[in-house]
Amino acid sequence: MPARRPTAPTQITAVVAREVLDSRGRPTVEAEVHCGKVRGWAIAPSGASTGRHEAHELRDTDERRYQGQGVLGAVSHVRKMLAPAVVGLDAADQQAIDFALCETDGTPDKSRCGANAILAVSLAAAHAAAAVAGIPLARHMHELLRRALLTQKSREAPAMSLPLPMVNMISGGKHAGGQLDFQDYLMVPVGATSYSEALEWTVRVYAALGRELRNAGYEGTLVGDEGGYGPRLPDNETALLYLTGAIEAVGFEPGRDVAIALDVAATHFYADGEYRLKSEGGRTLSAAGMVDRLADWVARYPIVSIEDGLAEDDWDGWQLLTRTLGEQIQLLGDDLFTTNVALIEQGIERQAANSVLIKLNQIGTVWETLLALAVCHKAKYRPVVSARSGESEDASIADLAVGTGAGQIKIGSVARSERLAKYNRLLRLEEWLGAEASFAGGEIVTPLSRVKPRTRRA
Ligand code: 2PG
Ligand code: MG
Repeated sequence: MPARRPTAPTQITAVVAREVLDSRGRPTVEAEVHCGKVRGWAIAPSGASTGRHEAHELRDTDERRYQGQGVLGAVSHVRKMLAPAVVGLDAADQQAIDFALCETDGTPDKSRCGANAILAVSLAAAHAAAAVAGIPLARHMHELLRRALLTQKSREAPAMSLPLPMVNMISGGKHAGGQLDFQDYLMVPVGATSYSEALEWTVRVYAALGRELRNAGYEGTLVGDEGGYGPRLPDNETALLYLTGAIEAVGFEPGRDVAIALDVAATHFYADGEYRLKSEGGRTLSAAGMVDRLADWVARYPIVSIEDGLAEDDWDGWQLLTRTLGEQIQLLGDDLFTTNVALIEQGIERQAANSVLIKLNQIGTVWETLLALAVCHKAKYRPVVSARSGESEDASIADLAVGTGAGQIKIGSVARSERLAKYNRLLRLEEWLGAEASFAGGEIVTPLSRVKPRTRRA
């Protein structure tokens, strides 16, 4: 549609969309929101180990293009349906924009226009508003969170801060070709005193882990989708031994300086009430068996956070897990909550998990993501802002994490530019905040495991 003349500087005058490629070489939606001559842009990310309750990502299913993964339909929905719905609105009014986007789509899971189309427009609008105001997106997100908190009758917004990163080191599950059932083994630089120090420590451990794996004969260890190593280790526990070994190899004390986090992504090896571990000869565990396994690991390794330790719909199992480990460590719900306020509220009510993974495209708009953050904040469930396994040069989540004072971020490993775009953006935000740059630090995942790990090399 022809561009209009703006009546206010943040009035949306045009929306443009196109198909671009993500870090896996798969198509995704990029959108631009124009306010006169100023524009904001955003690219939708994409998951591989998606939860059943996530908003719907629309793909073309035309097998002649990109093996059916094209997004030309979603792009056309931006042009024909979403753009007319938001042109003329105020880009600074995220709530109104996202309401208009959801109304136009009209389905509960955004399957008509596609959550990929909707999110790209929603996020591009936030960028445009920040650009018109001449402020970093982080500052704009801070103001938007304040407004979202008001809808929850909370006047107290967290201050902006640099997040503690949890960083992927070894990948399994749906993220790498190896044979580990568990999806991600991550390090958490709990002893670092600033974000930039945390990043430097991370690179040190990542390099040491690469050396350890090569020395043990895992030559040609390819990196997984998020830049973590993907070695063909014999079983799930061996990955913990190598990671602890690498932490020690560079002189850090496991648990005190650098701790461990897991994303079990258990939904993806759960069927008929059982957890089937391929890498352990097809052995099956009940929910109680999984809880025992995880509790045993927590006792023996410096683990401070476990994500999706059980499957997305195994609420009874989650309650057991939370009763068993919830006082000791962070129990993070990803597939369990899918950044969905209704599911998070259910978790709070049932006392399942104590922390929520926040992914923009799981719910599909910026405003709904901020509402999820507001609900977490009120209930004291810790949020962890997260990237997807399919990413791009879009670094918005760095600003989202800083602006909302989320405290923690999960981006992937310190390899591959789609990951580094976010780590580098955080460095710039640290510089921009200057003396104001408080760093969440290790306390955010306390109480830390005080147990010294028992290291035995495979
Ligand atoms: C996860 C994410 C990111 P995906 O499970 O937490 O690591 O993976 O984007 O594939 O869902
Ligand atoms: Mg996950």
